[in-house]
Amino acid sequence: MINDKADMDESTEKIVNTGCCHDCGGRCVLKAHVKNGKITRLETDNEKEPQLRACSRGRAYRQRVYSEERLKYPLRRVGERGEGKFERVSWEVALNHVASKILEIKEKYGNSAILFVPGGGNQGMLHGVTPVGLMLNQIGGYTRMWGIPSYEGALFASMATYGTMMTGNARDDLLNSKLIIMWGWNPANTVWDPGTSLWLAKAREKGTKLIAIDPIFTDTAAILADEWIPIRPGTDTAMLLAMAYVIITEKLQDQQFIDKYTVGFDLYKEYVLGREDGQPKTPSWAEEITTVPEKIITKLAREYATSKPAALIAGWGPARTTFGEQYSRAANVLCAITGNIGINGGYASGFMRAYYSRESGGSVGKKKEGPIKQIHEKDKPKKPRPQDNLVDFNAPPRKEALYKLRGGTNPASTRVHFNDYYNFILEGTKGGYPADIKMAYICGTNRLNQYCNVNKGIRALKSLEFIVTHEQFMNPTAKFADIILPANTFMERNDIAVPWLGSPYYIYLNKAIDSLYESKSDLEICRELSKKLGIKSSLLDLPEDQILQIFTSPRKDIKSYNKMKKDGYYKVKVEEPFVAFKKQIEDPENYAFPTISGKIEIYCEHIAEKNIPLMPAIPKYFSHEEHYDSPLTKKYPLQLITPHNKRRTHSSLRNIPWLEEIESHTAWINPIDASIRNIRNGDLIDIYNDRGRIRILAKVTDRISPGVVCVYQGAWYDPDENGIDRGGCANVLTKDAYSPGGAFPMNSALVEANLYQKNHLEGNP
Ligand SMILES: Nc1nc2c(c(=O)[nH]1)N[C@H]1C(S)=C(S)[C@@H](COP(=O)(O)OP(=O)(O)OC[C@H]3O[C@@H](n4cnc5c(=O)[nH]c(N)nc54)[C@H](O)[C@@H]3O)O[C@H]1N2
Ligand SMILES: Nc1nc2c(c(=O)[nH]1)N[C@H]1C(S)=C(S)[C@@H](COP(=O)(O)OP(=O)(O)OC[C@H]3O[C@@H](n4cnc5c(=O)[nH]c(N)nc54)[C@H](O)[C@@H]3O)O[C@H]1N2
Ligand code: SF4
Ligand SMILES: [Mo]
Repeated sequence: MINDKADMDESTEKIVNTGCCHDCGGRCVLKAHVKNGKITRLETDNEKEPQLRACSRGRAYRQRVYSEERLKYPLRRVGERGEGKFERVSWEVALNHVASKILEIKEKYGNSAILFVPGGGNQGMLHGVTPVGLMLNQIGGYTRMWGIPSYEGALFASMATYGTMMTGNARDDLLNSKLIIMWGWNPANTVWDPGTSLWLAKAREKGTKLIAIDPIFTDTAAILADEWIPIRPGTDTAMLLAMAYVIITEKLQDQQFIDKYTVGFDLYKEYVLGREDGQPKTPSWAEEITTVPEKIITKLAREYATSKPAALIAGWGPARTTFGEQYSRAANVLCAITGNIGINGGYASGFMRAYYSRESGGSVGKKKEGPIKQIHEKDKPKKPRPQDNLVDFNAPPRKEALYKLRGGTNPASTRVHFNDYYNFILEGTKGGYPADIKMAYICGTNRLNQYCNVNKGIRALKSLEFIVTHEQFMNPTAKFADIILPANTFMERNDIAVPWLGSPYYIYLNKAIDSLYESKSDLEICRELSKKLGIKSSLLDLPEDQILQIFTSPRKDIKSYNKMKKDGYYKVKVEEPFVAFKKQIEDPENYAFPTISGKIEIYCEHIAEKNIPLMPAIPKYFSHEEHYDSPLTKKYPLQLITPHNKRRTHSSLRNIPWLEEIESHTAWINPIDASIRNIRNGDLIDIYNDRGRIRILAKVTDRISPGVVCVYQGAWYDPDENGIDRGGCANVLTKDAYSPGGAFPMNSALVEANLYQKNHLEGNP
């Protein structure tokens, strides 16, 4: 919608109320000033609080829309796969090619040979991956993966502990906390809802103590925290267990809460006190593992248990490690034994979604729904519905899946973990995988760059018969496609964005400008392709706004669709801050936790019955082959972490001049580790392991713990003739594996670093 000044012509500046829907933890208001069909400026929410203010990435989006590097026309590969040589073709030729390959592969090998590779590039309801999924369902389905890199470990832990992913309190409730522990969480950069940093700052102003636990002295630690506790990566579970040890041995636990609302505390106690395995999980045991001094662990445990209500917010970074789900489980359990769940100012750490409406979160686990047993079987519809993927339909559950619980990860055994996908492609049914993949339909993801083990990824992508992608830029993944279909951006179409964590608002992204060059929206692409695939009628044929109305019709909290469309946002009025599990705690007679026992599961029977040794029913600490104490450290002594950076959203926005000014792409290394390698600030260094080698500028800084190197994820893979990546892509070094609970090990890789060239850059990177 535009502002309604009468008789405007093209040369009058109009303001289009739209938004930003990157996959960056936000969803924010943008007001596009448009003149002569061109965006001249972007403003954000200047209305009264709570504002949905865009960050620097959203505010710089104009430079992305008008980037010279935008893909302008459909392209067809002419060189070798991955070489990056393409010719311009018409839409007609490109779409005919895609349709005929899809139909040929379906005919020859069956629908399971079609792998859909979706990503988070667009977070609107309508564009990006949504129409592709709908379209592929209509031709008989496709192979999907399971596991989301963002949170799979945290999700598993949430389901196991609480039976749901709706575990967080609303941000404004942070003002009720006496203590906030930000564990592996850096919202000053990663946003996690537009108001988060402001609420944290307000809480601090009110006198709440804030503590950050992170191997890096993050912007959050620097700006918002009273105290920073550096920790060795991947050892958080040990620290959480040691905190439990202090709490239990000093009898600081909330025993009444434990007795009333939880199951399995005694078994957990046996493990923590060392009666199960002979190793008491004392703070001094944990000091050796974590490098956090015993005294600090003890002090923090006492503080957390006695400063009620306190919010332990366990971020997803430490869960993006090998056995990351154990960290999330251990954090959840600590919240439970201190009775910080279901109360204002507390926080049930876990997946962190905070639904505010009574229709969703509030009624989870109503007792009258009866005990939750064998839901997976019971709920299965007898006949497939149009929205069902026939490749998954009726497939029995995977062994590790928590399939008896409602919601959570799709348990179908036809799915392979997203971080095992290269082996899946390379080995197929001969390797015991459920299908033989022949083609990849990639949309909204820089898959090769963003998932672990790029060099194996290259081999896998090269082995396929056909690859198509919808993209906006010629990124490292697009280079491997046979056909590239140029997608437009969210400024060039209508869409609706739902906030990341279920906060009370919606963004309506009004189209600000026409599609640039020959680009089309994902919806338009799928609409046209559907016809060529012989799909007779489809939801996709309806106009954008009509589909959006259908998608939002179940959302009763949108009282006026038209107002949302006109304003570009809809802020829902909420009487009081949402507190996850408030009903379960205040009214246990009528509300149960949606677990199988109806209680918080410190011990999870559903996990126990699977009998998988590295997937225990209570949270436990494990080492592994790429941990600080593994034999591999002789060869690769540094621990690599690869978190999310403030100047990019993943690999999107990497080429935006304004954002490049914020920070250069560097590897952070502690002065102790740098000096023994003769590395100085601004030198060009190599970081490597058996999976590959990257060449990158060194940032020598005390802001990172000794023994740890940080390469922020998202820089673009750019190999030289020897395969050395000059782009500094973290995933050249990370491992394509996954934990039993599904955690992706993006922060669990061992590496070594060497000086490559001195004084590459004068001054301070
Ligand atoms: N090492 C390491 N790797 C990680 C992580 C980590 O912590 N460490 N984090 C992981 C996480 S949590 C995530 S979510 C993933 C994200 O990984 P991806 O989902 O691959 O995200 P992006 O790299 O942003 O790639 C999105 C692509 O979509 C394109 N795009 C944007 N809008 C549209 C659109 O409207 N239509 C189409 N068709 N394309 C569009 C962009 O140009 C971009 O190339 O990365 C993961 N990778
Ligand atoms: N600017 C920006 N914001 C984003 C994104 C982005 O790409 N850019 N991506 C969005 C997406 S899709 C996601 S999933 C979220 C991700 O949100 P998070 O997972 O919370 O983000 P990360 O930056 O990967 O990790 C958070 C912190 O964990 C720390 N960390 C890493 N390993 C460990 C460890 O073993 N122990 C401890 N204690 N700390 C550790 C990192 O140093 C980092 O400061 O961010 C979202 N927000
Ligand atoms: S990049 Fe994320 S936080 Fe920034 S404006 Fe866009 S949606 Fe908001
Ligand atoms: Mo993510």
